[in-house]
Amino acid sequence: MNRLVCVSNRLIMPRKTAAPGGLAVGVLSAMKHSGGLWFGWGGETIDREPGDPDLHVRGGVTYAAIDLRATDVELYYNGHANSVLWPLFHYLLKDFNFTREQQNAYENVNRLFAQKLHPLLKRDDLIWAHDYHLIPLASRLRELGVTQPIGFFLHIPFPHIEMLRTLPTYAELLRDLTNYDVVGFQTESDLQSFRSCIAHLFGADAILPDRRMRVGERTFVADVFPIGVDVEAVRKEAIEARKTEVVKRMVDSLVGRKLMIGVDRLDYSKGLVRRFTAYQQLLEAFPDNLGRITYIQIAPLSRGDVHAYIEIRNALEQEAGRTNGRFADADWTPIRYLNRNYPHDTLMGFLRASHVGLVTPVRDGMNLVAKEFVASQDETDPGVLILSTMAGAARELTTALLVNPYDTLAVAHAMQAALSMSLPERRERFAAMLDAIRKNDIYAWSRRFTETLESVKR
Ligand code: ADQ
Repeated sequence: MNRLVCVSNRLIMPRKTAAPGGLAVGVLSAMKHSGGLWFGWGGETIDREPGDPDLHVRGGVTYAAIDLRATDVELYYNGHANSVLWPLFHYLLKDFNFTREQQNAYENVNRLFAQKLHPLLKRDDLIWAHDYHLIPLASRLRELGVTQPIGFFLHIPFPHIEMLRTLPTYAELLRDLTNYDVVGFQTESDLQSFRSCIAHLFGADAILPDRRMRVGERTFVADVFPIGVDVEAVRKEAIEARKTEVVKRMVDSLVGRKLMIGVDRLDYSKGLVRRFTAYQQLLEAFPDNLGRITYIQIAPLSRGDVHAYIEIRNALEQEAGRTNGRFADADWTPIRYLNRNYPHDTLMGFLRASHVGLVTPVRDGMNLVAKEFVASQDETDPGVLILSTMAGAARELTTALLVNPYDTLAVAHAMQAALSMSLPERRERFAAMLDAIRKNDIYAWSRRFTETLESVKR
């Protein structure tokens, strides 16, 4: 069996105190049988040229962490990756801030990744790069003579050509993607968008049957690999956490009120301000809920050094304050907005204790919280998921209450429907969703991707 080499912007080292998140579970499950190497930025910044990676071996996996210069992190990570590609790929041009300086830093960091990774590679390796930070990686590795199969998985949406061509360097970005052997997306519509881009730049002849494409001499696979969660692990985590002091105290504090919950990274793509507005409209339109429900929103600041994230934090504080100011009573706070982090298992316990899960991004590659909400529920008395049609997860979780997050009044009505839904209907909707996430869990995702990469080699 070939060794798998995963490359991601951030290297996620296993810690005893925290359960690994989606990406780490998928990557590590793929490495379980054949061992592997995981290469990425360790999170440290320095003010000199980065040296060779630090190597650590744990559980059969070698972790190779490199440092990055602080200026590169600012221009490459906060800059080109998170202030150009992230907003563009999420169709949110208001926060799109292209500069050549950032683009150059992005290119340089990808070259650095390739140079530091190259000496660690073996002849039979399969290489799997993750996400929008590393689009040029295959091109830089090919320049160094790497001929091993290289796959790429995009965790976020891929935009249609009419959006992508806003980027002055879009043609380079597309050429870079053609240097991979497998390019993977979350949904069919992301793949369709990619097709629109390839056909625009290279002509319709570049699209071959069987999810293959040909550009010049190169033939590669472009396919859909929807990411999932470790369903049984989340179920177990949720059941266990429900018994812990922290979750019990939260439930006690509700004094019998129904709980609606949102768990997101604080990001403008997650539709949080509109979600708060929808909640206000619920309280206005259905005053019977006053004093009877609580909405907890957990959203720690994830990219505090990007200006747009500070703005959204301020907007949310204002909205939450306005709602609480208007509707709160001496013994009731309508919204509890928590700007802090909780361990994953505690979050799963919170999800299990909730009657309604709110996942209303304005655009999202997949959204694993939606799948975790389903996995965490008690099948005898499951909660209801309200899910945006703009999240990749809506393609699979078709029995959630699907909403357009821009139609806040409709979201308010969905909240009311969820709060009053009968047990048989909740069970029926839940059973279909549990089936869907079991069929396509995190293990199936990583298996399918690595098998596709292996088949390219053959
Ligand atoms: P993200 O946008 O980071 O990921 P998402 O899929 O919602 O988000 O969550 C990923 C993981 O982070 C989940 O395990 C979730 O529990 C955890 N998480 C989310 N909010 C949290 C919080 N407030 N505190 C602690 N943990 C939290 C990107 C894409 C998504 C895609 C994933 C995986 O933007 O669309 O689903 O990658 O491919």
